[in-house]
Amino acid sequence: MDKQRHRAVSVGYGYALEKNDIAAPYFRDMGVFLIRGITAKRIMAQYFGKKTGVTGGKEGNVHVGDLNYGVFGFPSHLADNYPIGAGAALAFKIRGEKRVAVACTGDGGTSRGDFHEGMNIAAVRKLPIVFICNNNQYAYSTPLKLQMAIKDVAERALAYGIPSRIVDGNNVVEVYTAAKEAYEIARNGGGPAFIECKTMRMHGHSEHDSAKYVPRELLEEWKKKDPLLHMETYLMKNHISEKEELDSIDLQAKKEIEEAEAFAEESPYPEPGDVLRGVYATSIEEEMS
Ligand SMILES: Cc1ncc(C[n+]2csc(CCOP(=O)(O)OP(=O)(O)O)c2C)c(N)n1
Ligand SMILES: [Mg+2]
Repeated sequence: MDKQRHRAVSVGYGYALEKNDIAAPYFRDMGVFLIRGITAKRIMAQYFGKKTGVTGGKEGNVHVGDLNYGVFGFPSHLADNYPIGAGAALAFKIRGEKRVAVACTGDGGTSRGDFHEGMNIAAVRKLPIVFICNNNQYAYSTPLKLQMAIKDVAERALAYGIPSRIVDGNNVVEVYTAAKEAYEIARNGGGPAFIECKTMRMHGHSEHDSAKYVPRELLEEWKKKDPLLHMETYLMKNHISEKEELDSIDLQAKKEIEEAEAFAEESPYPEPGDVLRGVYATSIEEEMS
């Protein structure tokens, strides 16, 4: 099962988008990729560095996107997504298109200069963009209190004149509703919004990180707020789904992952020459040949 357990953020804001909108997700937002139609097979092949992966084998990580599906490639510079998303929103505004952009970063990303640049230009030009912050309490090993001297990340939006909201980042319905409302305001000329989604990183930064620096009691506390358990309870309590249906969805998801794994295993690695495809510049030798 997904150990990251803070997918409620990406699933919530991803589902609330319209088809022609555009997303600049960050590296924990695979939910957005799947919702936009980038398949589990392509994502798995990406991790395997295979030719069938999203970058055709150029990269074996999640710093990817596919504009055919309205997803910008994540550049890895943390809050860079904010100015990139703002650029897309500026284009929508100039062309008079009723589209919105959404950009996401982590709590740590909001301490960087690119966060400021993205927020500021969006506010000044009243751009149709919604900024999401996945506040999972840690930036690698740095806890929030060593990252900023304020209680809520949302306070940072005040400095730009951007309205903000704080939502339970483990409650997908809450994230969806807040995002949907903000998108509609932005789409209709009301300008940007900032949504802080409070959640918790339930394991290390990556597989190599044991996260010994995170107090166990904090993890125990957040375990009870697991977004999947929360959703299951919500669906059953409101008689939207029965247990059998949820179990069958779970099985279906496992099957999809197994199929994606097999697909990635069987896929070929890229050819050496593929390295020059899809890049802006080629070598002089390539130009001459
Ligand atoms: C400019 C830059 N510095 C460092 C890194 C390495 N790095 C990747 S993610 C990360 C921590 C990000 O923390 P946060 O924004 O809170 O996101 P989270 O990982 O908690 O979801 C760091 C230091 C990077 N990708 N880019
Ligand atoms: Mg974080």
